[in-house]
Amino acid sequence: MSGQVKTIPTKPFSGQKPGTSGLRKKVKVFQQEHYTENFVQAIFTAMPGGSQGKTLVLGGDGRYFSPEAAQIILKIGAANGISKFILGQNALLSTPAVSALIRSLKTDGGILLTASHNPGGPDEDFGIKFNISNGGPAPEEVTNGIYKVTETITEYKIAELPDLDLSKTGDFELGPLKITIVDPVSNYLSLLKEIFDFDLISSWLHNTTPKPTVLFDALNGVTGPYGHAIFVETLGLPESSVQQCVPMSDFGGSHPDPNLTYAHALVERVEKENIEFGAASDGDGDRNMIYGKGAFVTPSDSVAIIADWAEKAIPYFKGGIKGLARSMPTSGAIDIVAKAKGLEVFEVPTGWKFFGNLMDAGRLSICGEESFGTGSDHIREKDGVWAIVAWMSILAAANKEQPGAGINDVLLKHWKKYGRSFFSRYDYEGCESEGAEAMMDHLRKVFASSDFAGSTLKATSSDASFKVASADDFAYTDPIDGSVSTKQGLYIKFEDGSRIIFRLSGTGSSGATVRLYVEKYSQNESEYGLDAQVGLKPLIEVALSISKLQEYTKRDKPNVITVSHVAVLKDFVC
Ligand code: G16
Repeated sequence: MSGQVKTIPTKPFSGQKPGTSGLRKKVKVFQQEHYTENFVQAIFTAMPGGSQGKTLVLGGDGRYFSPEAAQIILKIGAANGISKFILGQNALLSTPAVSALIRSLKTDGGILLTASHNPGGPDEDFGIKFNISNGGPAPEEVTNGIYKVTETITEYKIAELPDLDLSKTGDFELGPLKITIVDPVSNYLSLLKEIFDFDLISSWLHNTTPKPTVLFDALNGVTGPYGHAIFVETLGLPESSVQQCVPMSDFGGSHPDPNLTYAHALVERVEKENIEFGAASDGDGDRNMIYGKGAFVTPSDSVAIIADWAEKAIPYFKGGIKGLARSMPTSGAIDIVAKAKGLEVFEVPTGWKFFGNLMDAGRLSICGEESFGTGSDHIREKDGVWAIVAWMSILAAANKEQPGAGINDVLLKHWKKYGRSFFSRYDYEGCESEGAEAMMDHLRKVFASSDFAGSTLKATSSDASFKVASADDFAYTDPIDGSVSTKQGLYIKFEDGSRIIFRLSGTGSSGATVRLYVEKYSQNESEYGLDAQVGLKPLIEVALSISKLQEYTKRDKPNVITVSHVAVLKDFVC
């Protein structure tokens, strides 16, 4: 077949609006006739500068429906004048690896087949995301353009081509398309070897007595081969130091989300075997969790600690750090490090895409989000494996100063130097959208009343009370291009510096997930060893009472609680 182009009539589907990170829906939704084709055509139509002659990277986390979606993208791409695709073998590429490839091969962008940490399989989630030429997720201006096309689309173009064999690496031609299929790991691994001092890490792992034990869990996601290449092949650790490292299209039937609830297999082995350093990554490899024996590092602390140690422990930052940043709900721990180091710090809305402009402008080196995302300007996506190797670098450097130092020692030392930001997030997954929206509207009304700022909110089970300093809907003006993003989460700031935040997740595939974030800062050393749940209880009570969450969502407990120093809290009720 020569690749003759056919024009197929179609009708718009409602709801093809990309969320926090691409379009995520159930596989069955993507499998509807023309559904995937419409969205893919919209990407090519709305691509900045048009699609003619462009080179794109294509890959993803290998979830169910990825091979089929890849073939559709190749054929619609060919019909829309794309000249070349660079694919990961079997359409596998971690999200950070896509970003790295776009940047190192200087392509015009990429298409990622992933729903990240959401479950996979015929009845679960699929996703498609477009990244631009800086390697980062398309900004809102572009995703809004894609959405606009999906609302009015009447036809798409597709080339009549055979399916491509995705299993062989090398250079190929498919009709008018040039194709290169690459090993998913090698380019990314070379980048990490430029960034980190693997000899330093190796020396800590092999020359310390007793030898620290390590466990990496890929949760059956795409990072399995990356983890094996790093932990086993590069650092010479035994096979038992990695688990769930074969990518599976349904992630073994579990939720590939590295938090205390879903990464329980890691948590259990770390506790049982007294493992020094445990770490997990998510389905597509951009999230991470750091967990050592008795020590869970909140993502908010993790990015602050990486920022603090970076110049000392990571060669990439030896020349200095340009600036730091966090998403709005992330705790202010990184702000305190920035202040101490005299660095700029930015507060952006939730979504990695908001960091890209700052990095491109040379004002941001290290940033993170409470949602288990940590990264730097080496690429334009958050990077789970990078964060894990960064933490091993920190432990290696810390051991030079204090032999035997573990995660807990690094945490405690940090809090003693900077104070501790207690942080917790409650996730109420699978709520009815209507109730969740009504709760947010209720809060907006509460905020609008003239006497809310200055009022005192009381906890329900103690005498604790908090005076409201300000309350608003977070809005962000990008300092580089001036674009404005509104309605990015409702926050209450209290006079003692504590915060309560409510957001509706933008990454779910159906219904609504309510996220409640609470934060309290302390410089009282006697509190540092406390379970955050204890320190934050009064604030959580205030949050539940002011929002009437239970009434609006009909939920009396969250599905997941992210909190420091405790094990799985799935059934916790405040
Ligand atoms: C995505 C975004 C992140 C965001 C996270 C949570 O992560 O890339 O920037 O923090 O979603 O978003 P939400 O709270 O709206 O669910 P991922 O790992 O799902 O791509």
